[in-house]
Amino acid sequence: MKEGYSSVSHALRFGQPLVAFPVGLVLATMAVTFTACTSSSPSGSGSVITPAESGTAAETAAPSIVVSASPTEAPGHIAVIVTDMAMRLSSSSAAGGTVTFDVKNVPSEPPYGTVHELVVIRTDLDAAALPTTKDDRGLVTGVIEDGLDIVGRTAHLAVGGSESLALNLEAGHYVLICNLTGHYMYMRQNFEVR
Ligand SMILES: [Cu+2]
Repeated sequence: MKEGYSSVSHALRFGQPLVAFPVGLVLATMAVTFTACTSSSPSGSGSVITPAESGTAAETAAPSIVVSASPTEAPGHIAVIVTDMAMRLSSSSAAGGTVTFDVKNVPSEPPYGTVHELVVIRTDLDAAALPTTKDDRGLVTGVIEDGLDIVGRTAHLAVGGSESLALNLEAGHYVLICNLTGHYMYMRQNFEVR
């Protein structure tokens, strides 16, 4: 699956015609579907695919699902990609004041993926040192939020979903996590506000 996906992306990036392998067609369809989702996001930044462009939709859509691309950042904004299972930031720090986290759930292997969230916590603790709950086998299930200073959080974002979370942050240390069951061990980042 992963190899097929990579080679299709490669072919598209270099403008080569799509080969007629069934997997290629399926993945191209996925790309169109994914773009359709992002086009209707509240940010309105997605391009609208008109009928005239539909023949090349797969080619123009492909780069948007190349998850190895780094998140990009606008002034005052931190791009956050939540994926399976990692969290990537366009920057690990920001100036104090209004900081907008533009969070997007980008599955690592579309259309498969799972729901994620972003939780912003003001704390002196390192991202890996938050208090946790464990299951009966001793595996960490999540962070105990009671007693932590939760500054803000997004909704639970479905695959392809996005949310811009604007927070007024003072200088200090913060930790960003996804606290859906079992995700904290993989989805946590330190964040500094200057
Ligand atoms: Cu998650």
